[in-house]
Amino acid sequence: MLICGRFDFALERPLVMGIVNATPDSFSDGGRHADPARAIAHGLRLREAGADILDIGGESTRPGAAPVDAAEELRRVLPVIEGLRDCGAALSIDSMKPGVMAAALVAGADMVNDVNALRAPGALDAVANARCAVCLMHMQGTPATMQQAPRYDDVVAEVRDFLRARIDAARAAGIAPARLVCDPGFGFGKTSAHNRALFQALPQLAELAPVLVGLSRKSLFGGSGGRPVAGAAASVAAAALAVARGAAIVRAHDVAETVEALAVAHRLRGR
Ligand code: PMM
Repeated sequence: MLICGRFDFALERPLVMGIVNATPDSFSDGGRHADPARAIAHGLRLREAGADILDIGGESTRPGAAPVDAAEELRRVLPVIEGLRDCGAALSIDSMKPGVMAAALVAGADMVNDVNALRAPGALDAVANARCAVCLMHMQGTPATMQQAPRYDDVVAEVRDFLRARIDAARAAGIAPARLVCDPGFGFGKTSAHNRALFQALPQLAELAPVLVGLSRKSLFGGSGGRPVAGAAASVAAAALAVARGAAIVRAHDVAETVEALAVAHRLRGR
């Protein structure tokens, strides 16, 4: 079971987290949802398409992205949280900043999705006393530099040990295990060989905590005719295979297609 703010998810089937970018520069949707009204309308469409969780982000983490300050990030995300609060989906705030996490929780967020795994000073405290779910993600370096020269001796062991250490830190700060989710951070300081090794290791990572995967529209695994960004079909294929390898939550742009594919993938898993 995953405790997620106003929601308790049984995790008997994979959950779909729809992406609502309130940024002018994201990996793939180019800021089309930068204006709060449009981001809210997009979130409502994703809910209609079957998203269980909506992940609202006001700071791009794509490689090379420039950081934004907390005031600007809040200006982008708070109206979107308020506008989507009663849509029926759980709301996640995608942020690395403790101040943004705390304000988003007050505004009604059910989950904190931190690509920095609550390593910022004050981040553990910002979420400890809430009932929110927490996603702890692995990232090597920072978004500004992470894809310049990713290097590991043993990527699976290093990511697994990092996630285990962050889970231990969260538990020591008073966060119940039933609130925790982990994520290997596909594309966050990783070459395509690293991404492939981590994908193969999903069953091992799922022993630590329910696993969230973010594969949507990322060109992670090479191939695909050299195109820079994977499309919906590639994203959905990767999502279905991730679920077959034990992923509990899939972060997706193409929610309707992902929901449909995961329903089949889940049934064919034979549990
Ligand atoms: N990827 C992005 C942003 N946030 N959060 C988690 N937990 N996992 C991810 O893989 C992840 C994330 C970047 O993708 P986007 O710019 O397309 O939203």
